Amino acid sequence: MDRLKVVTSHLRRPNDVTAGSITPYPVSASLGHHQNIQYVLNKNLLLSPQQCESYERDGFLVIRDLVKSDDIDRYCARFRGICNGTVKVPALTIMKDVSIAKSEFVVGERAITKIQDFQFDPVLFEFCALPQIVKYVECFTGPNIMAMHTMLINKPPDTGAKTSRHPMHQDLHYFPFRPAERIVCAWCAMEKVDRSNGCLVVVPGSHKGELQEHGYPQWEGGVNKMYHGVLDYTPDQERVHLEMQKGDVVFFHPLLLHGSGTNRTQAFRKAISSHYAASECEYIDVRGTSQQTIAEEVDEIVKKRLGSEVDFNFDDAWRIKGKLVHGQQINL
Ligand SMILES: O=C(O)CCC(=O)C(=O)O
Repeated sequence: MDRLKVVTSHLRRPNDVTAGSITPYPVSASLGHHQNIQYVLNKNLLLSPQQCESYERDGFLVIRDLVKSDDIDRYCARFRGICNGTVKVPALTIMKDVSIAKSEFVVGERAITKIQDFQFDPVLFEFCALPQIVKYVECFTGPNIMAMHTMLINKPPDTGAKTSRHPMHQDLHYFPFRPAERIVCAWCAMEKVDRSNGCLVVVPGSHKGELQEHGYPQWEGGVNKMYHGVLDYTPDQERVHLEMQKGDVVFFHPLLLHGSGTNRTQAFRKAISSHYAASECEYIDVRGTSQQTIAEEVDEIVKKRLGSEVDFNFDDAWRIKGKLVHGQQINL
């Protein structure tokens, strides 16, 4: 335990190390006459003016056919290896669907709905560092890029309890670092996703709102651990179902309201994702904010795993997970 304390104290950077605000890029130069740019940097000029406008307006951008089929097959095979125990990855978080979590009859890939924190796996982490993804990420974060949160989601065929749904939420709820504008998710479809197998659902423009109060939805069939949703969400806002092909990637803002539907097919629906942040981002204290509940839940999980005497806070979890993929590591 003492070793862990030493490790985490080293991970905490002193406040006077390169702290400070992020200098915005002169984006207007890359966008011609459009001056009201808040979410896109586009210093590498990769995005067309239409793509910039669309991300500014909607908070997401779908790029078709960005990841090679062979690469996805490799990640898929690696995931199977992890599920059947032939591949061991340190510090991985493995999650099961609430409707099958206690069943001893469901094993291997069929029992696991999500793995998180695969940054210590050299094969899956390759996804985060794919140059064609990082190039797009840079348009939102700038050149100093940390992969902060990694997931491979294996949405199971729904048992009828509708627990395969993911409630509408904003990812920023989980993140104790800011500014939100310099954080982006890359979510890649590992096969065709549509309404039948529970594709992503987004509320365009919701990234312009505030971070809302989250908690567990009162679903009859139960809800998966850590699947928080916006508490007073009403489905009256325009929603878009993101139907995507294998290899398509959607980049989205961490305040974008999104979730995913029930998987009504008999197959598992897979996606791989990474959240990235500019390494200039800074940790914030979430005590007393709407994020306190998730911080306490993470704390409880860590203490269950490592023992209640461990001095380990919400930020520490992120300091350990974050991994540089491009440029320099500054604050995070
Ligand atoms: O892939 C999905 O079904 C949704 C994933 C998601 O939004 C999340 O894990 O935060």
